[in-house]
Amino acid sequence: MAALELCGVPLRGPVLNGSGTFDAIAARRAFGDALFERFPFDAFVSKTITLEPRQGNPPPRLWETPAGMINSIGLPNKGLEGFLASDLPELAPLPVPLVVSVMGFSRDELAQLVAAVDDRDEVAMLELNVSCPNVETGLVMGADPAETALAVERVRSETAKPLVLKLTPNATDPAAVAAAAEGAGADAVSLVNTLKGMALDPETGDPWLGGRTGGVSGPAIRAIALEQVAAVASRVEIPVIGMGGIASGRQAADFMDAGATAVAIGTESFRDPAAGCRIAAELADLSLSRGTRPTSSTTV
Ligand code: RRO
Repeated sequence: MAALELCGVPLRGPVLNGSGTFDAIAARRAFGDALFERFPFDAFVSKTITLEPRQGNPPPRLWETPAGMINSIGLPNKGLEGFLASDLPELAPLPVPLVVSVMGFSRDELAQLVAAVDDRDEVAMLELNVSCPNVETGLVMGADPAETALAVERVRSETAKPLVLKLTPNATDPAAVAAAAEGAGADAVSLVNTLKGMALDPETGDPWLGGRTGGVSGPAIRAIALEQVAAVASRVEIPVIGMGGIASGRQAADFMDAGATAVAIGTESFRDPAAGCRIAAELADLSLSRGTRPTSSTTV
């Protein structure tokens, strides 16, 4: 039974994954059907895809920080055709709704991606990633309200599926970007993507990451994410999917108290691939003990 509706899509609960932080195809190979019996998320968000295949950034791609990490992965993916031909058939049988994340280097590219994914019944929603810190376009489109509105306006007519806009925390005013997205027809916003950061090689003093800079995630950014989720939720009517360093049900509840309809788990899944199950259970216990039930009878 659906406990929640997000943009009209029934979900059994409010815990999603952050795009690119859980490889469901690899997990299926490792855990077999057990993964489907105990799938850790209530909807699955794919790794972001682009029109053309990409190799991603040169290594090293990760750096561990106190209470977090910096990634500079650089969007490696098979491209639209490769995704539709080989990844989508493997993701379609997942026991939860599928959200496909797309990123274009121009508005027309974004529109092409949205139109191609719109044709596929297996896909419940689309997420527009206009906020990757590791490619230049992400920052340009998603950091500016006017650019964001133009992007959403361009793709809106290409799909009737719900459009979720993934917001960057590297913006002067993320709530203004969210309001612009809402005004242009976005059905929901998700935030935060990673905060731009850097690490130096202690021996050389040069940038450690092959991409020079990267995106900071994990508990280190949770307080920043919480404030931005609260600011966005008080500015827009559309649902907000909150994320940024959530590692427990208590922390997930904080994001929901700040106005999020659903939450996403990212960095914590690298430490514990079953984190989504644990956090959902902790959140449900907390809701019952508080006498509120954010995972039941909630319609957005
Ligand atoms: O692939 C990446 O480097 C990446 C992406 Br697309 C994103 O949206 N956020 C991030 O931290 N890394």
